[in-house]
Amino acid sequence: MTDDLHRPRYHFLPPSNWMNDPNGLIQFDGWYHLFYQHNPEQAWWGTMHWGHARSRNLVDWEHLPIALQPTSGGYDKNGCFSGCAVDNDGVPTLIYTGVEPQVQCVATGTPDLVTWTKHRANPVLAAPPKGFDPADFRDPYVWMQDGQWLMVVGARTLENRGAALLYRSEDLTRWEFLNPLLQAQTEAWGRVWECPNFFQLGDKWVLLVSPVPLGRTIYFIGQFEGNRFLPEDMGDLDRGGSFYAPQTFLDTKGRRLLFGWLREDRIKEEQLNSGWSGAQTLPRVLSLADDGSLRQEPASEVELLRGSHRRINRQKVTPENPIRLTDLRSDLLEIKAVVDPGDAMMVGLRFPRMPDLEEQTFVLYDCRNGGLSIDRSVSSLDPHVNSDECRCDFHLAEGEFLDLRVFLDRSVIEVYANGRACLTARIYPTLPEGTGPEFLSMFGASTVRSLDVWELRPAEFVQAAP
Ligand code: DQQ
Repeated sequence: MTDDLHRPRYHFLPPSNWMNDPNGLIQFDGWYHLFYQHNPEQAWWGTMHWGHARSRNLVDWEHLPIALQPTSGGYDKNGCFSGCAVDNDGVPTLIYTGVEPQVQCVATGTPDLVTWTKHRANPVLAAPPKGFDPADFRDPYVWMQDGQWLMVVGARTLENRGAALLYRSEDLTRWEFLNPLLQAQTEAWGRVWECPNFFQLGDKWVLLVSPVPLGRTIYFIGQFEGNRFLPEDMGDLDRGGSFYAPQTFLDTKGRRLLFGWLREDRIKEEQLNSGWSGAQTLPRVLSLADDGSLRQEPASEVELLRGSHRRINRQKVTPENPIRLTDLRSDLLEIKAVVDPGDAMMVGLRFPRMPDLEEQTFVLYDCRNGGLSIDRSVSSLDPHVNSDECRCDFHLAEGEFLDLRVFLDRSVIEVYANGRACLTARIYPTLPEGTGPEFLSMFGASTVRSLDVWELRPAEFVQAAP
């Protein structure tokens, strides 16, 4: 499958078939473990299993055997849905949703996290509290606080509003409902909240939810006191349109790391034919800026992928004279551009393809209106792929330079702007080769303070010995 023009080479994906949400992220005994929603039968959503891989460095992976599969006739006979992992006093433990109905379950693992035993007390939570729909009660996320386990579970109120429910436990099997941590205030915030994550960041608390039917992830930042969450700010984590159901965890360096599912934007038939579907984002580090806003940056380990490097220092760019990097034809690239937008109306990158530029993708900063976008309108000659523009509000402060980091990995384009805006989208060019990226300035001149381009190597994926 590595010959597949669209299959990413350094974003995580399974050996084959379907993957969606990251699950059970944990660092244990020096290894980073990534579990994921997986249908091992085909490259389309189906009966959910938990796939599994581990890594020492967050970029190179060893595929491990499937960790969880449905037990026929059991409480998870129709699927092992999303959940998390915790270290319970040395015992690796998964908390996940068994289907159908939707119930919360526990499994304990061997010290290598390879073999899992479902707990005899399962399901440990058989239904949501009164006022919430039992048909949508899933995606437990657990953490230890002040000597007790706390958990949020995604839910739907009987009035069709998304909610995150807060529980506590002494032993991970007997759970007491405390209160809703937060509920959707308006229909615009979704009918079901999937994959809630709740964690401390600096001196604030952050709630992530992936609302149905929005198909994107919202964050709330606020205070957590007396089991109540008081949001003070909210926003979108990534407006690329492909990003969903992320999960975060804390590593031993104290970093709040995140992976998120990158959906495909090609039709079902294409996914089935190609034999794979879904990728994970790069590992991202979340933090709070001095002004209390959320920051996202790629983990520094991503730099391990860097190969040959080109640097251009201080160059004025006019509409007639873009910076052309024609010798960089790889589809595995990292570009870092620090730009003084000057009097340009738009600045950004263009990724054209051979032979006659019929396909090209743009990453643009709209200097006048304040916006970041990925223009996919002519990314692909294939009429069946999604070519919608991806855009978010993004403003530079007076005198601030644009600091753009763009990762191209065949069909994945992941964009970070000044650590505070993210757009990740999927593109499916049909022409086999790029002609090298270009830095553009439209309707006015800008100054590129520095432009660094690296060719990236593919991540190593090895299969565990049987
Ligand atoms: N995916 C899982 C659910 C979750 C949804 C099922 C979010 O647990 O709510 O594959 O993508």
